Amino acid sequence: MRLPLVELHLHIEGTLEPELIFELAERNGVDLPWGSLEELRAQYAFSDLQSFLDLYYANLEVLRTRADFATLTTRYLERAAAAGVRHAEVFVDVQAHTSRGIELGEVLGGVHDALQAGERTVGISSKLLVSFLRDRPPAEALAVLQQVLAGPIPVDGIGLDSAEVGYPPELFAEVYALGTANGLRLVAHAGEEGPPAYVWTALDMLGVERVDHGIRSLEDDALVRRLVDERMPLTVCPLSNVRLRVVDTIADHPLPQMLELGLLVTVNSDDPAYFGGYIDDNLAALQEAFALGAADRAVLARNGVEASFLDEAGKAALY
Ligand code: ES4
Ligand code: ZN
Repeated sequence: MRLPLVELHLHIEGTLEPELIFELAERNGVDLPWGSLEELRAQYAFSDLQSFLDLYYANLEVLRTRADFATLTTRYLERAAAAGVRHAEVFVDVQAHTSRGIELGEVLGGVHDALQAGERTVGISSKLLVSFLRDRPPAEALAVLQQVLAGPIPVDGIGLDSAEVGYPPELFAEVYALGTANGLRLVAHAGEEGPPAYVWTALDMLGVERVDHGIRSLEDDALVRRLVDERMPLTVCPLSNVRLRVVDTIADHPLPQMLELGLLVTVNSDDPAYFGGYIDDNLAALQEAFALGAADRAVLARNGVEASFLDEAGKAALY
């Protein structure tokens, strides 16, 4: 039997495939700087996180309406269902859209509509997480969260992403306090390019319940002990780490070591349209590099369920 997969680290904008960029540009009359798919695809060689983010944000220009956000999300869900995903917790970078004049309701409404429909059509349950851009002012994040909380679209949690180094988690303590006060679940990217100190402050000053990436935690033994003791989930994204040069090759990825240390690691796809594949592709790459056995694959699948924000009944249905 195929193991039920859970996706816990996925930026919906990171599922914007090159073909869909051209399709939406046509739909919306957007003039692209690329003459062909090949010319666009040639831009996908990244040297670090920032070089990826520059293209990721530029490509968002084609997303304009609620229908566009719904199309993007529906296409992701269809691909995820083919991979065997049964539950997905999806980030949306709302400030990447509101800052270029798109209404919050168009963004959240479109993603929410498609996620709801996906429960029926492809059988994927989901949670919606609003992720704040840490390289924009914390006051803007706070204002956006207030607007989300006052609006009609329910969200399940908040995250923190974009350029990491120089933007430590503690800058967003007030945003996370407001999230907690409103019953939201809390995650943050930390220890992707940033140092272990950022993982400590994500835990201590934001109160996160999962750490996105967290791979640089391995540089700090005391931090590893704490993460193991607390069964703190890490949402690891192997192909992302290779493509953003966090690790040299998949064979150098520390995932086996992380499992060995007893960390609660999960495998996820981050921005699959940019990094060479979806969750099944990430698992296949690990399998090929490390010859993971059935027991390891089962641990990873169970970790995904345990680390999810499903309630106990929802988890039990997936085990
Ligand atoms: C992201 Cl891989 C990654 N890291 C940080 N922020 C992001 N936003 C979208 N993908
Ligand atoms: Zn990410």
